[in-house]
Amino acid sequence: MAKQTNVQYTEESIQVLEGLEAVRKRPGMYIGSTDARGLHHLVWEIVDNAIDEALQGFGALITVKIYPDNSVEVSDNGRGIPTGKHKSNGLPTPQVIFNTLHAGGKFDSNGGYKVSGGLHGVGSSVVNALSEYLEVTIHREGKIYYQKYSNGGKNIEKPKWLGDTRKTGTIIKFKPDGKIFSSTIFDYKTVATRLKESAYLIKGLKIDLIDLRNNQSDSFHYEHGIVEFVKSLTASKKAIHEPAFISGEFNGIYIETAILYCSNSYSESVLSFVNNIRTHDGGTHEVGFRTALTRAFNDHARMIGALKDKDPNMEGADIREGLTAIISIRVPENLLQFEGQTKNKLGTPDAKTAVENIVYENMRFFMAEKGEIANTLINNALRAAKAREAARKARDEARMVKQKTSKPANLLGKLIPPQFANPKVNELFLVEGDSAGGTAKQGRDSVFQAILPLRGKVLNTEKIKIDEVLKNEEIVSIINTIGAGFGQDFDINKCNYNRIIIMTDADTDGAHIQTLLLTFFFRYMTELIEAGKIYIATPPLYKVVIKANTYYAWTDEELREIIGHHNNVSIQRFKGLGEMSTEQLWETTLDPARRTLIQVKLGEYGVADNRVSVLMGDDVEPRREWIENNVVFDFEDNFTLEDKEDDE
Ligand code: 28F
Repeated sequence: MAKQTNVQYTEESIQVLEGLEAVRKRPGMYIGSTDARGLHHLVWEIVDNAIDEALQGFGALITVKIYPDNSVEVSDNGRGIPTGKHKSNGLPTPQVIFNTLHAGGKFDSNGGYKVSGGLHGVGSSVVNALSEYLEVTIHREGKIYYQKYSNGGKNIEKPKWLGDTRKTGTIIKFKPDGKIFSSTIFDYKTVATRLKESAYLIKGLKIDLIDLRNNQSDSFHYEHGIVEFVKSLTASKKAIHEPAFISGEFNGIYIETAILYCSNSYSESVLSFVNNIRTHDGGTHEVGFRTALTRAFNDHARMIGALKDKDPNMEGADIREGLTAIISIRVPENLLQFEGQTKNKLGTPDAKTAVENIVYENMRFFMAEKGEIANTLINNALRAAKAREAARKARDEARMVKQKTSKPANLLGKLIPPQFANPKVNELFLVEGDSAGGTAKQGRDSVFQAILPLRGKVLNTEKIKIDEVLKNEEIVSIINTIGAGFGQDFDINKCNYNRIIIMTDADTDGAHIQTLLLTFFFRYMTELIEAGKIYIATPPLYKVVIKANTYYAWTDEELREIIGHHNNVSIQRFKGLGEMSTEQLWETTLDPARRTLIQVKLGEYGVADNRVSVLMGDDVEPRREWIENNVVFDFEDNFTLEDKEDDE
């Protein structure tokens, strides 16, 4: 065991120290990892304790300060941690909280995270164990208690009384241990995003964030909580009504949900949280929510005669068109169950019952009370059902024609297929314009590369309904060429290609076409993006010939570098793909060994969703701005033949 100084020895405290040592030996068990993610986890642990205190009704202000040396201070104005002697061992209670490892790690053996939610202090000792030092200051019962731990909690200073106070609350300052973490630099945006989310989920709670490294700050405070959350997610869309706010408790599970329908968006986005932690993969609470919404809509529609006895029920997907919703539930620890690889899916069966009951009842009430709005929403759902029916017919027709047998031109467009069907290797280039399509046809490796030339502008799929999307020839040929269906029926296993590569001119029109295609993939083939199968090709801007050597430049800076001090230089600027020769296109843009591809990725779902709306919705100005700034999606460069082999 490590050397100790200044310790109040008891049998217990030796036990305690061994406990914290366990955290340092296997940090992953307690905070998941020791990279940037794990580092930020320390802040969440401390902030969660402050939030728990606020949730119990004590304090409504939490302040997070990042110091220039990347130490962090979190303070709340709750009751303050009790400072008396703990009954278990006679040590000061704060010392028990910060130097005792509470039973069981927060991460199970699969690395999944177990939510604390509602129980103070479980993670405080873990933070102490992984810090160079940790200072506790408590304002309580008129006095200020101060205690400092250092070296992962191994050195425990004697508590001090710093004087009198009229305030109450807890202040924790800690510096993550550089011997444990691969990075000890906090990312402002990561911290801000998480704190903002917490502030949305707990109405009335104010969270201030102050970064003393560069004097940035933010203050998050939402009097209307998730109602404001749902409004912010739909800021660029046209709301049909004021958000419906539903809350209630059932069998010890507390539920809040905010529901908002928008008229100029046909997608759905439902964000769910359990004990303030995002459940990315949904679970029983989301199932309960969807079931309730579907039942409420159908029952109300029958009550007002919008659905007759002979009519079939509307389907859930129709009822969720244009829906944005937040579901936030609190589940007592003993009922919590998480599933899936990343433990991001709620398994608690009671959560389905609870959410279903409360949402159904309140939604019926909402629809009865707001008859006009209910009529609009039901009419929209009925229209969606009709569109779905039309889409199904169109799909059935498309399915009749199998790829590999010769397809009518209108279904596959002008596809130039590869010689062999090999979904694990084949690449599909979506190419702007017939003439560039022709060059690409000549320049490609015909064994595995397919070319689909697109004429004219692709449709803006954000603003129109499925049945209209399916009238667009370019879109239909893309769907059929990929061969995996679209929307709810999309099945990535049927995808005919390993990579789908958007290849446009490097100009404003090209950027616009990229955006339109990405919007289409985002709305109707999200999985392709999630699976990392969508790419953007990057043709060069310049060709430079110096003596007998040819170079390509992708930026003006590169061009200057290449030219250097040479004076007999010929420079060709490519205005479009069509200006390149077949060899040039192969060398720079098609050849897996030499090209650079940008892999399109999704950020946080809500963020990506809002961004697509800004780009493609009715507001022209934000769109223009975006196009001028070009591609915003995340980048990943340099895909070569080697990494293609990795995929198999
Ligand atoms: C900056 C981080 O950790 N705030 C906390 C409290 C308040 C109580 C508490 C915490 C007592 C015996 C466990 C006060 N008065 N902010 C925080 N605020 N913990 S942590 O109690 C912990 C229990 O063992 C508190 C009455 N009851 C509870």
